Amino acid sequence: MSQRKVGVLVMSYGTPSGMDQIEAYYTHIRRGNPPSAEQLEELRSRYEAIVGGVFPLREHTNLQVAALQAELDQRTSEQNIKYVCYQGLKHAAPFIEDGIANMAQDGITEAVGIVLAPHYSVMSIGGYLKRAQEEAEKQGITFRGVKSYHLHPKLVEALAIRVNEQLNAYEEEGVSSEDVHVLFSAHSLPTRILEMNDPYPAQLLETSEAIAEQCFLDEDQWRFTWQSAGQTGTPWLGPDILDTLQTVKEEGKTHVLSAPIGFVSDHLEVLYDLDIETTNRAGELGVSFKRTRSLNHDPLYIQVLADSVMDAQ
Ligand code: FEC
Repeated sequence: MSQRKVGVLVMSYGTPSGMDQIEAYYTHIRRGNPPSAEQLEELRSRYEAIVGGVFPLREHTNLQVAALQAELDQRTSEQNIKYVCYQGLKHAAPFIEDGIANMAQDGITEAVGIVLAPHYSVMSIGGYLKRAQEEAEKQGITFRGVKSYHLHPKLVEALAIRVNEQLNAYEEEGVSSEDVHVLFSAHSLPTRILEMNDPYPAQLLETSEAIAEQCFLDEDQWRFTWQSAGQTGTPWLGPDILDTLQTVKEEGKTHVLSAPIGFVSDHLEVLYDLDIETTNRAGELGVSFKRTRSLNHDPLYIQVLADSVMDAQ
């Protein structure tokens, strides 16, 4: 009997392949509109602050895809099915469309798509899946997309482990974990998603609540806040973490733990927006600030991805 071959399109945001590619990348994010010289310089300086010659998101995506392939191979070694992973990036090569075209070239006729981000919004995951679906139709591939996995027990467990780890680090410094305020965060989006009844804010709150419950956090020990809002001249969801820090300080809380649950890897929005910009603001306010480790290719996270892909069959 011939083996069933299923393509797995693993999708991620994408990052420039070098400093000279930042303009092309930014232009793609802006749907073909080149940034102004000032906007480009601002983004370049943020990459310069974190990069050191390597764009970390690319390496983490590569490692996640390799680990998922190994996990799927191990799970199906005795079965008559073979999953083959392909990368498809939103704003850099190999683009989502390239990933699907590569599958078609390899003779694949059925595929599952999953995004390296747990929460669904029509403006984020919805965009990835739409592009993949459209290209799959062109290539004659049957395509199913995983919309979200924000309450997968292993995801919640992996994130709760990371929160507890940093609460313990505070304890070791003599700060009671009860005195630490946890700020769960995710990438903001334009407020117009609220008019579309988009599930994104509710899913983020559900993940935050599930982690808080596992970590035995009281209600007044945590809150959800947004981060990394764009400057597009239209309103974005708030409050932003920089403003939330001020609020927390005014409430008399001086120890903060940042848990960016909307992201799974170390990249610009974590390494710059949190580790540099937000850390500096905390310093100015006299608030101590720690951040949970990113999931990257943690085996628990890879199991979440493998479960979601196999359940999508
Ligand atoms: O490390 C890296 O090189 C890439 C880091 C990166 C990730 C990421 C994730 C998300 N974004 C989401 C939404 C938007 C919307 C706009 C937007 C703009 C940018 C810009 C950069 C950027 N994003 Fe991003 N995002 C990352 C990087 N993002 C750079 C352009 C400069 C700036 O605004 O800072 C606005 C687009 C527009 O102008 O119309 C909207 C969402 C996520 C999380 C889900 C996902 O990973 O897909 C939502 C990582």
